[in-house]
Amino acid sequence: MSAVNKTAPASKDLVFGLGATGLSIARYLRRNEADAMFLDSRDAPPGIDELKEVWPDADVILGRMELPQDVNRIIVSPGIADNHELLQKARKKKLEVVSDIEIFARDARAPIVAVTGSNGKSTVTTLIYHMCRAAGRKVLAGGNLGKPALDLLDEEQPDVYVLELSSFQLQRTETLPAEVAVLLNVSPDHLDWHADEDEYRQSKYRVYREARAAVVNRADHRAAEYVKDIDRVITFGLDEPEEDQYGVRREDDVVFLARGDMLLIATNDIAMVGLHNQANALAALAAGELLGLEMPAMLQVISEFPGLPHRMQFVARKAAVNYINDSKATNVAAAVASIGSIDGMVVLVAGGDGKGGDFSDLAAALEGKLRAAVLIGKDAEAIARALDTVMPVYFAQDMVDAVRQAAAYAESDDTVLLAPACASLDQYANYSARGDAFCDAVEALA
Ligand code: UMA
Ligand code: ADP
Repeated sequence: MSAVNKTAPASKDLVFGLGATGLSIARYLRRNEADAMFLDSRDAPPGIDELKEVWPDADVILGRMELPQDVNRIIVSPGIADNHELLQKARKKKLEVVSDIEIFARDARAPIVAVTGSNGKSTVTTLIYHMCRAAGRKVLAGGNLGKPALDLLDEEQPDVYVLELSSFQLQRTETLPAEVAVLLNVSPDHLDWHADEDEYRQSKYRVYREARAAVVNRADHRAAEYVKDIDRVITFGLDEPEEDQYGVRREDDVVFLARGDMLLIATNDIAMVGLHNQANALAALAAGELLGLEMPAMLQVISEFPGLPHRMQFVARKAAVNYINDSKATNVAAAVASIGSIDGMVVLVAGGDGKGGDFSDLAAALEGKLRAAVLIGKDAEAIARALDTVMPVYFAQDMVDAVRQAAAYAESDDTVLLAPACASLDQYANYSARGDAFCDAVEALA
């Protein structure tokens, strides 16, 4: 039995943020009989009622930003920017400032696959999850997608955890001994949260810091520098792969996903659409190989998994026009990828909160294939300015108006594509509410 050190200071956590993450931290700390208090800048944060159920006598500060005296660590929700005044104050006082992922990684007892990137995280996390299951592994997935990570620790221990990680979560995580770390791609995003683009990029590369094995995008020339000390590295890309790497090969006019010289599956037999999803499939195969999953099980998943809702989701064909919902294209690079996946002319529905991003790449992607753009939301004007070389551009009041206008501008065999290049939060609760609004508006068309 260990002796109790009566002089040691009591350990108390401050949980900053009462959304989905804050609640998962509360549940975790409660399970571990820890001492904590809670703080949120809002008077009525979303998790406040549930917190009372989880922790009836919780000590909560709402609507005020004050650093309590007797805490030694702050566990911060991802939505809170790193330069927040309370975090700056805490760091000055040498308090530990960590993410929920840090706590998860210290406590998890099964190998972790950590998946990050500007785009494709949810798709690849889900593919790896299904591949593990198909190969007979017990697997739990969560993090930025689905269940917050700490809730996974309340379930029976799996053979492997697959975590989708955002730049926000990685920025405040020091401990992450991932069995396999996957960085899909890095393009500008979240410039309203990060100090600058370099900080955002650096937060993504952090995924490799303690990794035992890595999956690397060959087109990302900086990535090689971050994985040079990792023993097992597999690269992926949409070019021809060298031995033991993943890529794409063409034979007799048929394009295949390939491992070295070995042809794995014809791209026509992949259930998901778009070149970017070929890249996602390759990254998932590489991660699966590093986990020791059998190839036939992985290929079966790739041939069947249709993609997640709100990602290149076919909605309807009406009056000879196709409607596609890619509401999850919440930044410019994602919208560029989805535009690139459409054959023929596009009527683009875009707009929302641009998060400080630059829309000029959109114009290049639309060159020669834009029938019309219909813009909604806070940054509609900024997008219109960027698209002034590829007119015509129209403004709409809301999604119903946008879809009606788009239908009127579309010609036979065109695609009306919702690929907003923006976050949805200026108009909707989240990207799925925006995608649902698009689908409803399409359904309501005559
Ligand atoms: N907020 C305040 N004051 C506070 C605390 C939060 O105003 O005191 C605001 C934040 O600025 C933010 C919102 O509340 O606008 C939500 O922040 P949060 O950190 O409480 O969010 P959670 O509900 O915990 O959800 C977070 C992720 N959200 C963000 O990173 C913004 C969810 O990812 C994630 O699923 C969840 O944790 C579980 O891990 C969503 C997301 O949009 C899907 N992620 C971004 C993305 O994918 O691009 C990174
Ligand atoms: P994330 O979780 O990183 O947001 P998702 O898998 O949900 O990624 O995909 C979001 C959107 O990003 C998709 O709807 C598509 O427009 C785009 N996208 C997906 N994968 C890629 C990729 N590998 N490269 C570029 N864009 C992508």
